[in-house]
Amino acid sequence: MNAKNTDFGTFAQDVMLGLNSNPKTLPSKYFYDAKGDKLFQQIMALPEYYLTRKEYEILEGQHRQILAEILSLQKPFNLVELGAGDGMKTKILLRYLTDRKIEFTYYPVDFSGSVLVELEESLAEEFPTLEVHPIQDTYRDSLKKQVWEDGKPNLILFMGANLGNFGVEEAKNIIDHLRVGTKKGDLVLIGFDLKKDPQTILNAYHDEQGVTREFNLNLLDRINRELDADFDRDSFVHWPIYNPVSGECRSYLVSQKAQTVTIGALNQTFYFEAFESIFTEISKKYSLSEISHLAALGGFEVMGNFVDSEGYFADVLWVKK
Ligand code: AVJ
Repeated sequence: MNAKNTDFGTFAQDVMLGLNSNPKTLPSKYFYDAKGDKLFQQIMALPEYYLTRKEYEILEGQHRQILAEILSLQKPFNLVELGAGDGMKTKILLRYLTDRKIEFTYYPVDFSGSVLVELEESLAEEFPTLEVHPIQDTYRDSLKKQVWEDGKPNLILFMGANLGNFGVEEAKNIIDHLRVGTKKGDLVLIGFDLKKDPQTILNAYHDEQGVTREFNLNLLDRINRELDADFDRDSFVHWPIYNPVSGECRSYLVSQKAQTVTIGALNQTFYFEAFESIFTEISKKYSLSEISHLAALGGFEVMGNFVDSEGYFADVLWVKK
């Protein structure tokens, strides 16, 4: 497995495109280099970051019901996971399935090579008999290629509110890729962070210890490291905002002064006005009715909505019609 995250070309090109846009933007998928993966693991343990704990609660308490549908087929199947990450939550499902000697193959897909290497190692230790095929790719490209497709039923996991990292139109586009990338009877389990008290949401992206700030700033550090740039990280402020109408929590980096930044690999200098911002991430929150609407768009039928005790988070199970 190649531990390098991305093609040099793609990262450089995306940075060039984003910083030449007005307003300036950078894609959030580049948060996840080795440093960013570590920071995200710290985020998941933060008291304010309820998402991971809530989804964990759902999987712990309801994994039998969640898996009942795929198990009722009584056939070997593929467990495909888009954005597998450290596999912490997935291991609840893997444990249940392997303990029952269920026949299945696990295909973890992640954009971060370093995360896949670690996942493979921890799985080999905890589940020595598990058949694992890691795939380093984006959601969309992996759904186009479908290297797992062998006629067996697929259960596609898309957990962790990862779909929330896309705006409405882009999320619809991902759902369309799921529509094209699945066959009749395939199941999809998607994690959605639900609309709730705006303060609770904002706090999750503005933690007291400043880990999320570091996570956001790591994007500038990464550009410095990989693209020979001279961002002065301390002159940028981490600024998340939550819009309760759209359900979008958006994170920005705001330049505290007028300044220029040179990116050697692009041979270009970028000018920032005082208080100009870079839009770095969207984390969209959904209502259950919006989620059902997405299911219909993808040609899926809702089999179940699995929600935690406080109604903060939902893992929804869809079947392809
Ligand atoms: C991994 C996309 C679910 O949006 O909540 C956490 C990433 N960003 N804190 C999210 C993230 C800032 C996270 N997801």
